Amino acid sequence: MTGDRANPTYTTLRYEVADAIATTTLDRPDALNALTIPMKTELLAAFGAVARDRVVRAVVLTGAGRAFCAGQDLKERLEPDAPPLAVELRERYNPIITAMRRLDQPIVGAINGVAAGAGASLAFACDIRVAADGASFVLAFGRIGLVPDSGATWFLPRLVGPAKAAELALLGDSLSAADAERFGLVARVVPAETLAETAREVAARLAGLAPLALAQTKRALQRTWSVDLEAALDDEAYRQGVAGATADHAEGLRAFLEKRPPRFSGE
Ligand code: LHQ
Repeated sequence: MTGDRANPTYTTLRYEVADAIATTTLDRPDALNALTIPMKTELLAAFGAVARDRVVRAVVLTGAGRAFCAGQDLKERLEPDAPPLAVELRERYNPIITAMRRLDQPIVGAINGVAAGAGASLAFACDIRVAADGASFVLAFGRIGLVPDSGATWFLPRLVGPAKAAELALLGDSLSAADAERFGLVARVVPAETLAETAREVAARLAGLAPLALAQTKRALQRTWSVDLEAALDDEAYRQGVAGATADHAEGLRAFLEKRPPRFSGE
């Protein structure tokens, strides 16, 4: 990564903002977009850039070439100065997953090909996933004597249920895009050639909604996993109070009564 912190220039990914959508493309196609230390640093910087940029209202995360992401770059792990695994997770992977979940803007995962290991975890951490018909998910950790990480053990049972999660995590079988749709892991499967357009359409719809309400919705959906019903009801009431005090709520009401599309300002 070069450039200053506020305006970084990326070397392992592409980061483009257009029409209020930030598209982040993992860009090491020869290695199936496997994650190196520079790529992890840049990915975290990209989510930081989104967090600071109020113009951005939705994110698309995808991969260049035939893979979404093959997880940790295993060649890098063989280098003599490779950090211990727990350190690598705590210092590089976990901050990326946390940044994705803390981001106000929703993330659309455009899963263009295989998502393996921590690459699958990156896909799981997106808010909505659309997949190309040839895409697949594989918890490849077990094949190299490791345990699922980067949030895989947290996301997967919540996304597909505990029984399927155990099967996928323990056996490490590849899950096709069609099966992923059947289990609710992806919202939609489309032909590969229309994936980018589909992801952009979903992101554009999100970008047209009230950003503060979306941010609150994202947080509420996250919080619900760790609280009981009464706490969830209370949390919803709090967040509705926040959303209800925004100019965008007033605009939404006016637009409804005037029978026109709303124009949300993000305030
Ligand atoms: C790769 C990789 C790769 C480097 C394909 N690295 N080059 C976190 C903390 C710290 C460390 C440990 O790990 C973690 C979390 C993890 O992510 S652990 C899981 C790491 N990922 C994997 O174990 C997946 C490894 N890859 C595969 O199993 C296959 O490549 C998949 C199933 C993804 C795709 O298979 P194919 O379509 O048959 O492609 P391929 O195997 O022929 O790969 C194409 C090229 O990509 C090849 O390079 P080459 O120079 O021979 O053309 C691979 O070496 C390279 N590549 N994954 N993770």
